[in-house]
Amino acid sequence: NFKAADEGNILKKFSENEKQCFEKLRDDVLLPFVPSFHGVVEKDGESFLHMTDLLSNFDLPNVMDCKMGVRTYLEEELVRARERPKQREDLYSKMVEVDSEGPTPQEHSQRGVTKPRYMQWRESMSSTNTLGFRIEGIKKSDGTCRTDFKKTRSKQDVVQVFKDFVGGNPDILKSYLSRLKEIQQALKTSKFFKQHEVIGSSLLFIHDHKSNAQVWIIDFGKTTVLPEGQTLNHDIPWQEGNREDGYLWGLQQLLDTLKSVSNE
Ligand code: 4IP
Ligand code: ADP
Ligand code: MN
Repeated sequence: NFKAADEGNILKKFSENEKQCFEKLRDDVLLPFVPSFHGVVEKDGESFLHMTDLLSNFDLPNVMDCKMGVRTYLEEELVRARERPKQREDLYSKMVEVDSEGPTPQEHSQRGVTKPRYMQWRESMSSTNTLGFRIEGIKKSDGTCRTDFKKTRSKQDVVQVFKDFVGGNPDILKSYLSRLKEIQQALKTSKFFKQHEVIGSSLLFIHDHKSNAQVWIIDFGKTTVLPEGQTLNHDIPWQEGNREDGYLWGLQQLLDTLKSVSNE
């Protein structure tokens, strides 16, 4: 999905939706918290979004991807699965790999699950439903990479992962907390945020041994504009049709979680 680009930049596989988000973010208060967007480029017959490589200012970075919100799929996927349910074997296999008792007897016999069924199951196994965010993956400066967080659900478990990630360094934790508070403030005044359902977007945590530490908002592939005049609260429960994403609720939980890492 990604390609190396010129010094300090990367190329992400083109998505019309994500491009439109980057264009609208050009005059929004969230601009300082998203990677700089330099337009669309063609390479080897494919289109890409050209953007700043957030890792380029770091010396041997440690990186964590936290997917925000209480919901990770679009409401239209729910509608589609009801109208024309497509039983997917790849998602069934991914489910069985984590929990052989995940699928229902019927799903076992058809060896397939629908996408929203898989996504809802992922949300309930991880901390998405209970904390409004989940850890997707961690890359450490020593080259190790972990994506086995599908069952990391309790606040205690998440605290442990963060503690290990920052290596117990209080300066890094402090920087992360203050950056998250800035992001929270910016989100509360952002026009873009009010007018969009933000699904599948992540906060990218990056730090290195010099205690440089930053958090960025990334991935607008499933961030969708609301009908003219409609806005979201981002802080109230989702019910089908209200399009709420629980982003701000999750961010508050994330702040509280990081605070308990500092207090331990
Ligand atoms: C993946 O599940 C992620 O949820 C992807 O979301 C999603 O892609 C995939 O759906 C789904 O299979 P795992 O993380 O458990 O592997 P993201 O890209 O935000 O990580 P979409 O297309 O929803 O973005 P499919 O339909 O691409 O398989
Ligand atoms: P996808 O739509 O495939 O989920 P993301 O935008 O979430 O793609 O990016 C996937 C991963 O790539 C992130 O977890 C992060 O590690 C890395 N990444 C994404 N954007 C950047 C960036 N601008 N600079 C550096 N790394 C990035
Ligand atoms: Mn992503």
